[in-house]
Amino acid sequence: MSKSSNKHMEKGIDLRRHIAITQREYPNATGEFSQLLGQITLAGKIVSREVNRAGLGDILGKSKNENVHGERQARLDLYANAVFTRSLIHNGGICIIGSEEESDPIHVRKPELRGKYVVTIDPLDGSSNIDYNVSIGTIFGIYRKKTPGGVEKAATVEDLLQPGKDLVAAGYIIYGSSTMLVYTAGDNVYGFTLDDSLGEFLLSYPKITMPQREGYLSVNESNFKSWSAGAQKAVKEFRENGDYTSRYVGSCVADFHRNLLSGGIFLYPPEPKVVGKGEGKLRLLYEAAPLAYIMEQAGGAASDGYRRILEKQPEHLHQKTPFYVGNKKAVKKIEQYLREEDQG
Ligand code: P6P
Repeated sequence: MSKSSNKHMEKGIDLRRHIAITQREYPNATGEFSQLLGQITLAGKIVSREVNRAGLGDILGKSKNENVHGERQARLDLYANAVFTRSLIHNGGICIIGSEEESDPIHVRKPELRGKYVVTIDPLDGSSNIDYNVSIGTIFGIYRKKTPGGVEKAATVEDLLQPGKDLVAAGYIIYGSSTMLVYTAGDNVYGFTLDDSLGEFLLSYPKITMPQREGYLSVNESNFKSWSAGAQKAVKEFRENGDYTSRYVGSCVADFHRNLLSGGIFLYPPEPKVVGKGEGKLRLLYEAAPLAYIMEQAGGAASDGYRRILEKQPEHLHQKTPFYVGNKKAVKKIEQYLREEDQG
């Protein structure tokens, strides 16, 4: 963005104006990306309203359904999934969605409704916390359709199975003490806060960069005994020799957001001997990759212990990955110990 056009970074500017000004800097922009981001944030406002009054309505608790991982879906999970997918399918400028709550991709069938973008989404991450009023969040990634034929030709799952380095944009909406949208389109990480009295997202953090202080250590230490020797050695060192404060909400978006603003490291190591957790618990496509994209833009790092998360080629929609994200030095230390202890 040229210097003259920093108006899009003025604190307090509303998201719509921010998007319109940003779009003007890209003469070839068709407005589809702006439309898509607008639809995502509209859906976010609707979900935010429901999350904030969940205890009053009849929407807490578990549904009878299970997701592809065999996890019982919370009723708010299903609600958020419906809100986001419907908002995007009908006028989001997209051609296909990969959602944590859907075992298969959702296609935009009508060619006239299809757009060039592809969305991966975890509609409501942190389900285990929903009923206890703990912060939860929506995580999304935006790619371009890459299979041939443009929007005239239907997208395929290959359009979803793209490495994070090919993301066009990524973001999350955190439903916490306030509702915030944090996103990057590759040149800056912006933070917007929802002003409920206006129903608008207003720019509250014009440029988010993660402080490189050690800050918070976020890991579920009750799994310590199931980790590899390398992961155990890294966490032990952080805990005993580092300058960390332990803080673990158990909602990835909440832990990630606090560490992004304050400094820290989040770890979800694999548990080789635990069924379903041999590759960890977090999902690559719609949790780790979008968050890794944001973290790298903010000056941090994100790894699966051996390579950048953004370099990983997804093999299937709901693939899990070990996830180490935050302070660059800490991520390097984890990679070093895993190499020495687990591969040495
Ligand atoms: P554990 C929430 O259910 C989630 O998927 C992430 O948001 C969170 O980081 C993780 O699981 C917490 O898992 O095993 O520590 O409860």
